[in-house]
Amino acid sequence: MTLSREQLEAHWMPFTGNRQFKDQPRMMASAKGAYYTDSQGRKIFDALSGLWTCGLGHGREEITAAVSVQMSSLDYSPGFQYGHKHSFELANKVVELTPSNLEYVFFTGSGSEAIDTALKMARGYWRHKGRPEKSKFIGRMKGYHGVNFGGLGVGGIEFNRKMFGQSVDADHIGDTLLDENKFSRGMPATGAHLADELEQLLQLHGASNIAAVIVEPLSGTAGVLPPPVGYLNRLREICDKHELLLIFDEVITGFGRMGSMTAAEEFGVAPDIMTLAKQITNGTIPLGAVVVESDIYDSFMENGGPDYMIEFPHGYTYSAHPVACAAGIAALDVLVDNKLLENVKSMSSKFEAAVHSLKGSPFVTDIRNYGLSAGISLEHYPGEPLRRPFEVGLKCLEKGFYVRWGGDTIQLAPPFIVNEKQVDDLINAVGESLHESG
Ligand code: PXG
Ligand code: PLP
Repeated sequence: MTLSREQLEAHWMPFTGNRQFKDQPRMMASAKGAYYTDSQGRKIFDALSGLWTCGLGHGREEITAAVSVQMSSLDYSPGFQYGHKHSFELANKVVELTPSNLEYVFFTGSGSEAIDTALKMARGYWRHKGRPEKSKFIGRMKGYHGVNFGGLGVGGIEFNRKMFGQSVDADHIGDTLLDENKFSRGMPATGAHLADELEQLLQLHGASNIAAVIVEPLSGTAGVLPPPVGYLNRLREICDKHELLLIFDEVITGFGRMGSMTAAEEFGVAPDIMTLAKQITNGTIPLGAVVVESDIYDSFMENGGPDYMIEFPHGYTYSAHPVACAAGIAALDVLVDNKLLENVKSMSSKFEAAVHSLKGSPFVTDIRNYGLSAGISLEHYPGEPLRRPFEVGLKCLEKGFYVRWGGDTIQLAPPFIVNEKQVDDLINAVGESLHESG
């Protein structure tokens, strides 16, 4: 049944042009593998894996079965003061799959909640260490750390910030885009020196006032910005030298998209705190996680008071939700058991070559990629940076390809199960859409 315009009115949709959508709705009806079927029965290739969530493909029976069993055995269990075995099992898996220095997992309901949790942990940690003045955060321009107040403050996407005023006390280093690196394949060769901007901010604010530095190892939402060679290592060195916690926001990069389990592993730099979400359940049930070093966990335990006291006064009604944890266990098992990282790695070079073949297409000003992710920057309409990607995205949809538009970029992140023909078809569709656009 098609919904009328009136029936579409009540839902205030997230990150959507509500007026345009409600005039011309784009409705999905079902999904299997790498494809959606829309409300008109058209098959649509999922070139963003949902919202960077569904790398395993849709309709994974192992996950459906685990969720269904969990629903009928323990649909909800209080996360405060009580437990259930699945959260412990999932925490052990997450610890196993993330860098070896990260040993404790706190569950949240989303990426945004994971970020705010991580920021609170960082401030609490320094208070426990007797250094309460270490409370400011450093983020990065173009960074996306979700939409809650903490993440908003450390985030660096102007459009997401300007409507809401200031939240947490934060400053930002510059982004990693350099003209000389345009059309780089994978990690740009130059730009490690950009991390030195952190030293300048430390001079300005005093390292003794700063709790943590937070970056996405590869910026996703900004349009896929892989780190320049040596950049993350340099950030790590500066954080160590000045006693700052380093937080990697791996909500997009965690669990496979880079070709390794985490970007930290892929790029060989370990953070003190890592945030995860999205791919942890293959997008099926909302779940986020914060993984930390034992030094951080221990600081809360050692300062927790008598053992009936709560060491970290923080948590969400849905923290460690049993159905979400069951989905997480099943999703990570599918990822590992089917050796899907191997497919990500082997398809990455094919994907890289294909996406860079768009160089020279109309309006393309830069192309960046890593693993199974790519960002294509487009020349602005005068005064309207957001318009062209929107138009190109809709043209792709007409051709049966769901791509993401955001800022002045088109973003691609096909599922880990993608094959060569699907990559070719996708890039052809994007190329044709560029040629057809105004
Ligand atoms: N950190 C990062 C690095 C993210 O990419 C979040 C935090 C917030 O997660 P939640 O679960 O609260 O949305 C994200 C989410 C896009 C896109 O197309 C990116 C996100 C969400 C939706 C769309 O770039 N990133
Ligand atoms: N607001 C009220 C009135 C609440 O009672 C609660 C949780 O108990 C919240 C907000 C927070 O909700 P959540 O735990 O789902 O983040």
